[in-house]
Amino acid sequence: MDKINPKDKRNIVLLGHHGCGKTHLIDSILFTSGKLDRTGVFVTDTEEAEKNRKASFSLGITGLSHKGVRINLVDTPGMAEFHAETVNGLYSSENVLTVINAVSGMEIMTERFGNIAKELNKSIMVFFNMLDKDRAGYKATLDEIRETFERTPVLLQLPIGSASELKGIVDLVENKAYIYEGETGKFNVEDVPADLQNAVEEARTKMIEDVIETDEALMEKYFEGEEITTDELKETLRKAYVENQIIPVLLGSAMKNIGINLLLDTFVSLGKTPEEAAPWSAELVNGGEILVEPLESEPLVGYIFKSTVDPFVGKLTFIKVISGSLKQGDSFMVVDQDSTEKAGHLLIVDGTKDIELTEASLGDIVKIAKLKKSAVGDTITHKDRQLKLKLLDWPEPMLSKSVQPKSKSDIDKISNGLSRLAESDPTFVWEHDAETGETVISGLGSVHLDIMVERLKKLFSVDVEVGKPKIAYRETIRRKVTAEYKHKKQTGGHGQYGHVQIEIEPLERGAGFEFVDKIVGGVIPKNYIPAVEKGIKEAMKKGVLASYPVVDVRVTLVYGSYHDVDSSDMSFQIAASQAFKKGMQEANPVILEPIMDVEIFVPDENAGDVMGEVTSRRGRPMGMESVGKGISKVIAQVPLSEMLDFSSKLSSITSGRGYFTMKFAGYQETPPDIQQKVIVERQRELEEE
Ligand SMILES: Nc1nc2c(ncn2[C@@H]2O[C@H](COP(=O)(O)OP(=O)(O)O)[C@@H](O)[C@H]2O)c(=O)[nH]1
Ligand SMILES: [Mg+2]
Repeated sequence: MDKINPKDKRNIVLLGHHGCGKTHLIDSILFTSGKLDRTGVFVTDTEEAEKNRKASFSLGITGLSHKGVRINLVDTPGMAEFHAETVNGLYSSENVLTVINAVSGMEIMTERFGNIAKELNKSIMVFFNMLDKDRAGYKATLDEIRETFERTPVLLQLPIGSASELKGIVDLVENKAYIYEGETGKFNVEDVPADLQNAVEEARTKMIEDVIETDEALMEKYFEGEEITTDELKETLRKAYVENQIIPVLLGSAMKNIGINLLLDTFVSLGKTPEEAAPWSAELVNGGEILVEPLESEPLVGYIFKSTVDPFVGKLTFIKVISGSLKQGDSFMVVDQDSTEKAGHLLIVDGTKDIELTEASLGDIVKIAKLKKSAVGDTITHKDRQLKLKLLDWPEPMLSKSVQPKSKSDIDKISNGLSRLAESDPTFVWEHDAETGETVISGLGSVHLDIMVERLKKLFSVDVEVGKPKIAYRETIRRKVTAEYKHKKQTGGHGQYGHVQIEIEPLERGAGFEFVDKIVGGVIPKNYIPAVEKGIKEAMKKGVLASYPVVDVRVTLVYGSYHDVDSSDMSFQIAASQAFKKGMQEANPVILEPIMDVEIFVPDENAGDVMGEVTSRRGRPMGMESVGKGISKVIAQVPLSEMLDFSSKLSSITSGRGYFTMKFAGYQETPPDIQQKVIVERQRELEEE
C-alpha cells in the first residue's frame, strides 16, 4: 500500500474502566465494517492470559478503512496496574473514545485516565455502551462528564427503545432514525418515529445550543431567529471537538451491534487528523527545547508506544509517526539507546491481518520487526535532528517478587526474557544480584507481576518459581553527624591511603541524595573527589539496618588527607564508604516504608466496616464521600505492606462488590515495632540467599 494522506487518517484510543466493553466494541466495529464475521472473539485481546482471564492487559491494535479513511483503533486495559499500557495508548492517538458502561456510569479508572487524556490535550468523545441492558442510562452521567473533563458534553443521539427493546438510534444532527435488524448490524434509515418527535425536537435544540455556544457569529445568527444549516452545525461541531471545547456523546450497544455504524461515521466526520494534533514538546539531544510540529515536511520523529515478542518473528515494535515520514530501508536513530536502526517492512494492522506500507508518514501507527535496541517510551528520529519527546513521569514500581528458574540452564533465557519484558513496560523492572544469585522483578501490583511472569513462561519457554512479594523498603537517618575514616595499608609493596571526614544529614522525604564538596586548600586533590562520591553511593546501596537502599541524605565532604604515592581512587572510595557506614550507625537510622493513596469503592452500608479495616491496617483515613447509586468512596493512606492481602478482605466484607485502586504516595518512617519485624524478616531473607 502506498503512503496515506494524513487527512485520511484517524487514530482512536479507547479508554474506560475495565469491563465497560472496549474490547467487545472493537470487535463490533470490525464486524460492522466487514472485517470480522462475528463478534465476541475479542480480537485485540491476543494474549492467552487475556483470553483466559477475559480482560485486556496490553494495548491491542487494529484498523480498518471506512469511507476512504484509515482508522486505527487502540484498545487499552482499564486497570491502574497497567498504567503504562494505557498511557502509551494515549500517546499513540489524537482521539480518545471514552467508553462508559451505561449501567455503572462514570467509573474510577475512566476518571483517572480521563484526567491524563485531558492533561495531554487529547480530543475526547464518549460512547455510552451496553444500552441493551436493564437499568442502562446516560442522562445522569452527562454532568459527571462535564465535571471530569471540564468540557461540554454534547449529546448527538437518542435511543429508540430501551434495554432488551433497544431498536435503534436517532441521529440528532441529521434528524434521522436508524433502525437495526436484530444484532446483524444492518439497518434502515427512516424518519424519526412519531412518538419520539417531541423528545427529539427538545434534544436537538439543546444540542444545537451547546454547539453554537462555541461560535459567537453563529450564536448571534441563531438568536436572531435565522436557521442554522446542517452543514454549519457539522462544521462548528467538528471545530469545537478538535479544539477540545466539547465532548460529543454517542450511544449504542457493542453486544447488539447498534449505533456502531454511526460511531464509525463520527470517527470520519469529527475525528482529529494527525495534522491537527497538539505539538509535542521535546528536548534536543544537543541542548535546547523544541516543539515537534505534526508536519510531514519536518524530519522524522516517532514514538515507540508498544513492543511485543512474537515466538516466530521475534521482537515487534509499534511506532507512532509524530512528524515527517519513514520509507522502507531508511535508517533512523532510537535516540534513547543511541542506536542506529534500519526500517525493514513497515506494517499496519488491518482487521486481523497486516498490510505492508512502502512509506509510513505523519500519523501512521506502524509495526517494525527486529529493532536492535529499543524500549517503550523511546523516541525515534532522523539522525540529523535527534531529540527526546517529553513524557509524563511513569509511576515507580512498588511491589517486588523473586523469580527462580526451575532449571539452572534457564538462567540466560530468563535474563533475556526479562530484558525484553522490561523494554515493553517502563513500570516493570528486574534486577539480578550476582552475589546472591537472586532475580527480583518489580511492578505496580500483583496482577501486573503475575502477567509478566506468565509472559515470561509463554514467550520464552522457561519455567520459574515465584517467591513471596517483597516491599521496597528504604533506610534513612534522623540526625546530623560527622564521621571520619582513614583507609591505610602501607606495609610492603604499593600502599593504600585515603582519608575523609564527612557530615551526614537528613533531607526531606523524596529529596534523594545530595553530595556537597567543601574541601578547601586541596587537602584532598580534586581528582579523588568523584571517588569519594562513588564510595558513598556504593555504601548507600545497602543501609546499616537491613541492607535496604538509603535515601534522603546530604553528605558533605569537609576534610581529609592524602598520600602522594599511596592514594588512589580505590583508597578514597573505600574510606568514603566506611565513613558513611560508621556515620549512619550514629545518625539515628530508620526504615522507611512505601505509603499508598488508596481509594476504596464500596456499597454505602459497608463503608463503616471498610473504614475500620483501613484503620486496623495502620491506614490514615482521609475522607469518605458518596459517589451516588449507593456507592461510597473511602479515601485513605495505607502502608503498602498492609495492602497485600486487602483485596480478599474487601471482597469478603462487601460480598465481592467492593473494589479499590492505589497509587504510590511516598515513603514514611515505620513505627518501631514494625521496623523490628522488617529487620528480622530481612535477616532471614538474606540468610536464605
Ligand atoms: N450486554 C452487553 N454486554 C456487553 C456489551 N459490550 C460488552 N459487553 C460484555 O461486557 C464484558 C466486558 O467487555 P470487554 O469488552 O472485555 O470490556 P473491556 O474491559 O472494556 O475491554 C464482556 O463479557 C462483553 O461481552 C454490550 O453492549 N452489551
Ligand atoms: Mg478489554
